[in-house]
Amino acid sequence: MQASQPVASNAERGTQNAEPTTPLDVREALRLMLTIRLFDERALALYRAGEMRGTTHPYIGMEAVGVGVMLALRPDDYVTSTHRGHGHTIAKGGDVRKMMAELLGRATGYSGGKGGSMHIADMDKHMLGANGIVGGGMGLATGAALTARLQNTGSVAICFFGDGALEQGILHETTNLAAIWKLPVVYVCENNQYAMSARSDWSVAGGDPARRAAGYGIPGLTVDGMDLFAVNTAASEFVERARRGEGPAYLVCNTYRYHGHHAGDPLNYRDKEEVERWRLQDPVERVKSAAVERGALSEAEIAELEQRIEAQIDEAVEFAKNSPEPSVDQLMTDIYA
Ligand SMILES: Cc1ncc(C[n+]2csc(CCOP(=O)(O)OP(=O)(O)O)c2C)c(N)n1
Ligand SMILES: [Mg+2]
Repeated sequence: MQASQPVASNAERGTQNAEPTTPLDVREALRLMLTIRLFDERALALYRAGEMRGTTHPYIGMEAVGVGVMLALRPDDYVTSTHRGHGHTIAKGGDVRKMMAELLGRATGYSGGKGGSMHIADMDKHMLGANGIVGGGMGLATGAALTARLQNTGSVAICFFGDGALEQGILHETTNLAAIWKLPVVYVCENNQYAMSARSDWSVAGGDPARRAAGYGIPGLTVDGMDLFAVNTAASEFVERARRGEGPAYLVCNTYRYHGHHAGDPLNYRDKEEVERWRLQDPVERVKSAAVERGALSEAEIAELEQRIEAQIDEAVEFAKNSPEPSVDQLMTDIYA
């Protein structure tokens, strides 16, 4: 991402954002989206430079989903994430220094440097964790919603999951339970069109996944997941509905991951034209245009914001690299046995 790029209008690009029906802070949304984009671009660069062990699953292209949903939440609402979890953590207010340190295997990281990219949780922020198990967050989010109900806190739980997880049995079990008990949980499907190399339109039965909601008697809606405003409007409605005690919902966000499944993916299963078509819908550029068009930010302020975030990420990398690796006496701690 180049900080000096001029901001094209949505009309010039041929895109249009939904009219928000919620009081969305566009400046804060753009800050979070840019932080996610620049963080994951840096993570890819560190991987390619051989500075990261394991791998990383970039959220690049999907920023409108995580941020659009998160800006519909209260701080005490719960979130469960996926293997592609950096965006969710940043949007929920996570610490980029601790996340970068975890990616680089340092003792100052979220999991003491022993977990890496897919083991990032922030309990203080009610971010219940990334998860290497496809569909693994569904039971946790539904359990968090049950906790909120029993403790009468008014919190709602959000369960992010990929289109690949639509094939997991636990989705049926948790939705059924949440529906009959009217639990405050919103299941957010990030349909980025692929589960590894499998296209969702030929691996997921039944067409639009939101239609499955009817089978449980709960609302289901599919939105343009490249449009922050559309995601935020739909998420706000479902979250407030759940908070009122009216039960769960399915929100399906159609989106795209620009990069491979993980940093080392050879990407030999899709053509470049498809990627270019989706990039025309870029969620970050659309919010930049909206910010300028609404007078929330000038082009100069956007450029300055990008520079500030780049500096924040430089600082996070410095912090990580200057942190020690976990020591040998940490080898047998934090083990569940
Ligand atoms: C239960 C389980 N089955 C298979 C895998 C291997 N696996 C890891 S990611 C992935 C694809 C997930 O696709 P999707 O849910 O669409 O998420 P995306 O990667 O597109 O964000 C698979 C099959 C796994 N981690 N867990
Ligand atoms: Mg997917």
